[in-house]
Amino acid sequence: MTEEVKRSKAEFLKEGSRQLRGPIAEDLRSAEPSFSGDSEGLLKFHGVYQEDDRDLRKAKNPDGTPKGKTFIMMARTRIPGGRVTAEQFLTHLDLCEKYANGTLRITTRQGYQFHGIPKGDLKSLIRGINDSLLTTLGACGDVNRNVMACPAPYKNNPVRDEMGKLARETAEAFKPRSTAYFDIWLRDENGEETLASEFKPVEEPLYGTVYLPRKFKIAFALPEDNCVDIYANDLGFLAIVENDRIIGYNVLVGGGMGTTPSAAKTFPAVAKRMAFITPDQVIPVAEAIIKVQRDNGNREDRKVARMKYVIANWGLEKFKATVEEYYGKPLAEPHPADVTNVDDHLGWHEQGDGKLFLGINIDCGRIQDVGDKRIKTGLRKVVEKYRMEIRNTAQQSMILCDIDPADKADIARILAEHGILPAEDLLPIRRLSMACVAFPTCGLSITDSERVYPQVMAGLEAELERHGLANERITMHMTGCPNGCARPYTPDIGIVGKAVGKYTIFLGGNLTGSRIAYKYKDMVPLEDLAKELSPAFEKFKAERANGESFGDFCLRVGSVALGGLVE
Ligand code: SRM
Ligand code: SF4
Repeated sequence: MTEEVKRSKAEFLKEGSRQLRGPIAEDLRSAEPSFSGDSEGLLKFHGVYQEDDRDLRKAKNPDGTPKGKTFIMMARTRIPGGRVTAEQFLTHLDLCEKYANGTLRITTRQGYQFHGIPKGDLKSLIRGINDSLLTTLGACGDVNRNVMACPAPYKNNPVRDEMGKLARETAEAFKPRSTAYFDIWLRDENGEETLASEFKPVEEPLYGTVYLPRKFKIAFALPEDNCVDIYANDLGFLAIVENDRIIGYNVLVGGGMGTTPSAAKTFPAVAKRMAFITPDQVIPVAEAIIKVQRDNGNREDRKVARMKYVIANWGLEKFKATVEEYYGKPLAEPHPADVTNVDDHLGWHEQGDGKLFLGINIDCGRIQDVGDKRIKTGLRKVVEKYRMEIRNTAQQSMILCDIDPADKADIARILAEHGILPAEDLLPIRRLSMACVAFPTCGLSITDSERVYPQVMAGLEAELERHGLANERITMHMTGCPNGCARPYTPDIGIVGKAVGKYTIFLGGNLTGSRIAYKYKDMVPLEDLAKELSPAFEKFKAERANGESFGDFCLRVGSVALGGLVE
């Protein structure tokens, strides 16, 4: 007798959804300000989250009765390798003004997000994105998400060309095939919905009827430039270069940040080095790995459904053997090369064809105008005038490509006039840091992240200056809850929301994101974050070994020696 496999509600929802349709089209037509629960779950596959303004949760009607939730939608554009044209960028700016809250946000995976979209405007927004030849399909949901790759636009560089192309092909290979997205959002009015009776399933060769147990993430990086944090992904491909050619890729498996501190069965993990493969093996090996996770990932408990838990339960050896079975051939041991550095790609650079590129730091990736920092207007002016290609970085910043050296001064002037600071005026910690969205839109946030980032960053900068460490390359990633959207468990300093206005500080990670940091202090009030890090900075300044980074130092001396928690 076979044992009955228990499945979570989400599994039944996917299976009964007519390939991701469910009641979405019906709910879209209704005058209600929100979607039903079933639609809410399925919308994620379409790149949409139903959120509510959390600042307004306690709002009251004039008669004193609770107002109830103010629903707003979030939509995420999937952008492999973070590459967009000038027209696509400008369209996104127009759309955020017309249908969202007037801001556009670069995500930690090189995508864009819109916040504050009224339900009634969602369809127009999604059509606008698709008209610009981008999509939100598969930006969220239990499928392969946005594929990351180093965005630096170096030209006449076969290594980067080849890696970027492979990343885009990988993204294409693992897109869901369901036509629901087209039917719901893009078909002509009146033909928008494939009625239940008309529904004919298309072949979904990889995902079947229940898709993956959980989200799945892939990234491509170079050893000397791990700007995409390859170790935080379910699946990473690290290019191995010899004589200016990619000879193959190291395959890294099972990274993931999400954790629930109260559930000991959950943990953040960096990926493990599993194999070395040639470039032509990348897509078939990725497919085998996704299938192993598809068939063996936990479908009962979503808390432990990511691939890192399959690997933790089985061990790497069994996992690799199973991948080899699916792939049909043995896989070589990993090449000894590993990640060594990160380039933030900010500032002016020659791109190799006589043109320049300019990396611009955008705090928290939020493109908006606030006071004399008119980032949105400044970027719009430059891009409207010069129509350059744009690339989003995995640190929530952006790169303007293909700049004629003769235009450099004009572009620098326009940016300066709009309060956009040049990278050389920023301390390394600001260039290398990021913070997740959190309040007021994120339904899972426990406390603020993006909204308090200016205060936290200013505090850290002042503290580093005070200790004579302002020019150190130190990374800080901050989140409003333990889910880890800004990858806070691997940098030199991680700050993770624990309670309202209180944070856990992690130390001992590194710039390359190749190890998990330890818990240094817990329940630290927002206003004390910089102060609580001060003893660690002081000791680092006094006792560091020659050339030692802050993260390496913290790892070597340990938490207790720095005045922190017992590990
Ligand atoms: Fe994330 C959920 C925002 C990158 C781990 N993430 C969410 C949601 C959708 C909240 C929700 O489920 O209701 C957040 C939307 C808030 C809002 O209002 O915008 C959200 N995640 C983001 C973004 C926008 C953060 C940012 O500041 O840029 C990033 C979008 C990336 C993209 O373009 O695709 C984002 N999320 C990440 C990353 C970083 C990465 O992938 O490199 C992680 C850690 C890596 C990983 O996946 O383990 C991450 N997000 C999570 C998790 C925990 C997953 C887990 O395995 O436990 C959740 C919660 C969940 O899935 O249950 C989550
Ligand atoms: Fe929301 Fe938590 Fe992700 Fe921040 S880390 S965006 S608070 S889910």
